[in-house]
Amino acid sequence: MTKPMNGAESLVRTLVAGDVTVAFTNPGTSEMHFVAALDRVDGMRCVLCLHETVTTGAADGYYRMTGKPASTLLHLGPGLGNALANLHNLKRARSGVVNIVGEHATYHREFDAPLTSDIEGIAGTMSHWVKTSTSAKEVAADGAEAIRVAMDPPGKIATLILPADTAWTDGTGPAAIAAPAVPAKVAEDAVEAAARAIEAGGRPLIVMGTRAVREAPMLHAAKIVAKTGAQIRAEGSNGRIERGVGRMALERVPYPVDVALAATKGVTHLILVGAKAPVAFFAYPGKPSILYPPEAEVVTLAHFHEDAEDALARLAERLGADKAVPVLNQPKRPDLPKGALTQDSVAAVIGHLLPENAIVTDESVTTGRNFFKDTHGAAPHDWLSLTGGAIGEGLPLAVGAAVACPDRKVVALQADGSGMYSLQALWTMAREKLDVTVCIWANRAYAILKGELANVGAENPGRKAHDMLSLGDPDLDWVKLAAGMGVEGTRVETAEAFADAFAAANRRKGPFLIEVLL
Ligand SMILES: Cc1ncc(C[n+]2csc(CCOP(=O)(O)OP(=O)(O)O)c2C)c(N)n1
Repeated sequence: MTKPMNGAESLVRTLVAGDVTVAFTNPGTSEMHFVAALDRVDGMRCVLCLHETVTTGAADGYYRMTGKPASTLLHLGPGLGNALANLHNLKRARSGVVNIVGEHATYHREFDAPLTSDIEGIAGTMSHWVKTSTSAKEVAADGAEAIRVAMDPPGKIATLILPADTAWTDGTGPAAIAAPAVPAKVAEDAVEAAARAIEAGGRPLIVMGTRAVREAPMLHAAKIVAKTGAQIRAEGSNGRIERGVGRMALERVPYPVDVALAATKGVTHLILVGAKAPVAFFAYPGKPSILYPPEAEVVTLAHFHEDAEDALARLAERLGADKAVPVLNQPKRPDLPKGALTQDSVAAVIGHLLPENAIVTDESVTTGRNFFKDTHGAAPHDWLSLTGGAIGEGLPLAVGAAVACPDRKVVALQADGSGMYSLQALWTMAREKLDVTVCIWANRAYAILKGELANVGAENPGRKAHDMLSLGDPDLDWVKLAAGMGVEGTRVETAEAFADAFAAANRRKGPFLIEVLL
């Protein structure tokens, strides 16, 4: 007689049947049966991450590139707690994940063992759906429900909590998976309202986000712009923009409040396509919270979960723009710079040498302010930004994107301070032989916060404030940090050396780190 399948195995088989075929894991004792089940089931790639924040950041990168969820495997409340910052970013990217968290066996909880905590409480802050399985017989069905939720457009966080005895007790077979929902079509009223806003004779601004910033919907938007002269921008941060030659030169709503307000000055109508109306990251004394004129009329063409491509196509038709000739990027690369490494010269190197079909993960913070301008005319590529403002996602995102797209070069543009939150991702890149060129912007400071100190009106910062914003004394040595995790690297101090190192790193396969001393 064959041995019945335990709950853990029924769950893993359900995940694979539901096309959840990658797990970013950091397990502990309570997840050991899940780990063992991974060996008994073909079709699940397991990627070990050495800190939980890497697991959720990687799952986000994976979703952004594939449109399907990965699973995580986290160790009780504290493991989940470590994963929260990037779960937040994942949520803000409007990505999906099957977030699996181990728990004590149901009968062990009452003893209040050291790792006992309110896992549902912790999960609730960042999840769209939370469920603790109560028996091994339910685990597969709960897993199937978690997959359905995670795939719900545009993507959701489904946290499934697995008490250890539900994993090791006899379960059912794998559960049936519901067909994933497709993005809803927008109502005709929404198309009409957007058309009227554009035709009203004012200064309309179309704000694009979520799936609207992919090639096909952007083409419709570009035709609308060509026909009507409406302004257009992407949200300030975006999960994934398809950019480069043949696509539209879409700029983002700028981060600095004054620059953003200048960009939206005089706007009379905002038309939102998978986007939120822009707001400032923070409040600053004497400055507004919203980044557009308060009297502007806000019209939603498509919500995040709706079909932006269809909505824009219908809007283009309604406006008679469907035959308009869109303005798309022609090949144009900045000249290779010489001399000092500055924000401008590194932008030019990236713009000149970005490989075709690259996936850029961008956590450049202050160093990256010019990167869009210099890369509109680069070969076609995808650009993944930090969406939730919780720094420490750049390197994990690169892991997830590289696992998702093994045939594409991933270029991780990474500020040094933010990189230190999740540098363990380098080890996963080495172990999994992920094809990533990592550029570390080593300005050895929390540079953005120096500006913020002034922006919030804090006066006369002294020695202690200065020390809180400097990363010197001791200087970080990224080449050694990378070497310690199995990733080769080099340090560059001129634009020429950066260009040489970047080109060479992009020619090879596998991870390579360039510490760019700014
Ligand atoms: C999780 C989290 N912790 C802290 C912060 C606050 N914070 C924002 S930017 C920043 C420093 C960024 O420094 P770095 O990555 O080196 O970029 P730079 O400003 O030097 O360009 C900090 C600490 C944050 N946004 N998220």
